[in-house]
Amino acid sequence: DDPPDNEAGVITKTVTKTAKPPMYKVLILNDDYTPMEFVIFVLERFFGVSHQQAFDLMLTVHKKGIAVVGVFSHEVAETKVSQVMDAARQKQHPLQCTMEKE
Ligand code: TYC
Repeated sequence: DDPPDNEAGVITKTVTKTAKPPMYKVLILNDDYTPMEFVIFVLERFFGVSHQQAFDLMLTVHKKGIAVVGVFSHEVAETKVSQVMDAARQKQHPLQCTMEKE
């Protein structure tokens, strides 16, 4: 039999919890008016993808309606969404970008 952990007969159990922050998907939505070139520009500029990757992603959104463009911490995801929405607003394009808990 295992002896108790201390003189009081109390067994101490240590549970280590790893902090796992929730991650957020950033999504881009299709629309009929935003120019393809602008979407490609936004993806290259704010998501650090190559021109080819940006082109492929844009076409995926154009054909399927929506795509995940990256997964980030809450703070970074919020920044990306703001950057995209601000750039779209400046050019008066209806492009929509949102975030969603993974
Ligand atoms: N559908 C747009 C067009 O034909 C292009 C587009 C692609 C717009 C992706 C938004 O997220 C988007 N000009």
